[in-house]
Amino acid sequence: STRMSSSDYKHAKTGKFTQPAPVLENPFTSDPILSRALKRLIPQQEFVKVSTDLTKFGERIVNEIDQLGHEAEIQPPQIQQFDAWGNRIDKLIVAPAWNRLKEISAEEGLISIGYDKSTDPEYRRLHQMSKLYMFHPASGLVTCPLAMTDGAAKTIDELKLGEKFPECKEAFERLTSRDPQNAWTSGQWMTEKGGGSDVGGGTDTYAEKVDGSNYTLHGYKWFSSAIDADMSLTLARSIENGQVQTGSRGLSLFYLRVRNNGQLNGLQMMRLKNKLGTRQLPTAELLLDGVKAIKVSEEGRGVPSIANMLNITRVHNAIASVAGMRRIVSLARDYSTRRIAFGNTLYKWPLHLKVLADLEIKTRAGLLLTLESTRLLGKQEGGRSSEQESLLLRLITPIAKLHTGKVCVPAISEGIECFGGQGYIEDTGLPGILRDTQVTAIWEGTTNVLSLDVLRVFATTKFAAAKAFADRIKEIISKAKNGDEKLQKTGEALENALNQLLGTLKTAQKSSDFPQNLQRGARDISMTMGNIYSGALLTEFAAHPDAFDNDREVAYRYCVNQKLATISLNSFDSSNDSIDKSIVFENYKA
Ligand code: UCC
Ligand code: FAD
Repeated sequence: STRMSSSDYKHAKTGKFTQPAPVLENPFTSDPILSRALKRLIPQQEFVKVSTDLTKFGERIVNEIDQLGHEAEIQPPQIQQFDAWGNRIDKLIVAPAWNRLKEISAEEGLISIGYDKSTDPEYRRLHQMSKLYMFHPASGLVTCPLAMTDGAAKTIDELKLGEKFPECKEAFERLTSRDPQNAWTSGQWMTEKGGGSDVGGGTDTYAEKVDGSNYTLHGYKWFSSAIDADMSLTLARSIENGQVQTGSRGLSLFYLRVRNNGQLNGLQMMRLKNKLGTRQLPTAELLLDGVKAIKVSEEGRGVPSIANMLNITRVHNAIASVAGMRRIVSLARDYSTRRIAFGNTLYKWPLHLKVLADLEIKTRAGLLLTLESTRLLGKQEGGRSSEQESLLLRLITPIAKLHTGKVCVPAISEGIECFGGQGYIEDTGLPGILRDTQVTAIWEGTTNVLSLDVLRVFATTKFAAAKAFADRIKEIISKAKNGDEKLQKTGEALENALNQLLGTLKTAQKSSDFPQNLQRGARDISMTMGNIYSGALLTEFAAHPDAFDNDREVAYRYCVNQKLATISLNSFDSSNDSIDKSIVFENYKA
């Protein structure tokens, strides 16, 4: 029993007790594996520079940037469509913090590092993407325009547009500038009302020729994020002799400035989207009515040209998915040392600790998968990719995007629950992490669309990409076989899962309805490949001479304690289509 005086409980009072807030730590120095992973991927001299920059940036995130991100979240953008006198002005109003975060992004080189000619091209992407991974949860979603900016720079670079169009040369310099006064961001306008996945079927924007490569665009773009952008890449159908080509082969790629001399370039911001999350981000519906634009692709090559952009923004997307997981796990870990329940700090309760350990393992897996895609990107850009590595890069890009985008939503939801009721309270900043993560599975291609992209890669490479994948995993399995008992068991689990995947694919290939039969199982294929690749990378990490016991345990748990291969012949059995239909539409009357 405890002695109480009346002053302890009389009169209205809120009580002496307050809940402890979780404390944000430097996201570089507190990350359990980022620094160790980079140390193995980047040569020593470069690594020292990178790690010094990341440590400093981590401090800036804690002391300055995180607060700006919070301010951007609570001051969402607005459009003032008319002035007091009835003039249409479409003035976009964003939080001062949003603008400041864009300036910081330029200063910190969040795009320019990826293109910095003074550093080794093989490693600069690892530096850049690690920085973005740290930045994302604090960035107020400025990482969205940064992703598109990077994608636009890459497209200009890859297609050598700077050599053909002086406008694109200037754009490239500004997109990759470190000077906040000169730096530009880009949009990526693909989605229309008729289709965001099926861009070829849905695009209803027309390009009327002015002269040479100059056109005016007329159409309606249904989702256009970061509409404060300086430029955009978009798709439209050119009208030739009053005719247009339908479908995807009728689309060309266009470059445009959003504003000319401070005035919107022939477009109107119809409204801002009222979104579940990403509320900091101005996403608008745009009416294009005479936008001056330059056709920068060959006629009808719009989709493969903009794919250069997609393959970069998808890497950014994977980074963002894992970054959200890392943020919630990091805060939940800290909170578990502060919050007391039933007389113990939370981490002392084995069940709570196990929940945190499971989340930690998923987060590490996601980070290694995104670093692998970044490593391969750097190798390709450095001109040092083997054929196997080029194939792997093309394959891992959709897999990393879809796998991390799918895994992060339930993981972050679990992370929210680690705070109990506080996890549900807006001004803790926690609910926004969950809201903002749901979109990573949708934009830049939904999980299904990216699973179908994996099949596209199989088809266009005649399954050589699948072989490159199998070879990479086998190389890691052989490393595990030389390890201790735990690593060997981990390697066996990987081998079994890989055999199940390859065996099932082989049998499915013999079916009379191949390749159509693969579609039904596309998600099982891509998620299984994501599980296996993530598990293999944890295993490779654990097989390194400098690995810790924890690394071996994490790899073991990921590969042995869960079913990596969620694929079976049933996945491809087309006779299930009619049964699926009967289940889905039971008692459906509309
Ligand atoms: O959502 C968006 C922006 C959000 C904000 C940015 C956030 C970034 C992360 C932030 C972190 C915080 S922008 C909209 C994104 N939209 C999509 O992702 C579209 C989803 N749909 C698809 O991906 C479809 O698969 C399509 C549109 C690509 C399908 O097009 P087609 O034309 O019907 O498909 P085809 O005929 O198979 O492909 C046409 C050509 C082929 O090349 P050719 O003609 O040479 O045979 C394909 O091999 O395009 C090539 N291709 C690709 N090449 C298609 N996809 C790719 C690819 N990914 N890489 C290389
Ligand atoms: P749909 O294509 O209608 O998809 C509906 C469902 O059908 C999905 O589950 C999908 O997986 C499934 N599906 C579709 N086709 C198939 C198939 N063949 N097989 C199996 N399943 C299929 N777009 C831009 O261009 N620029 C932007 O800046 C931009 N910003 C965005 C910001 C936000 C916040 C959001 C939510 C979206 C944004 N988008 C943007 C649009 C986004 O890229 C699309 O919404 C997305 O690609 C999906 O397209 P859709 O909405 O037309 O869905």
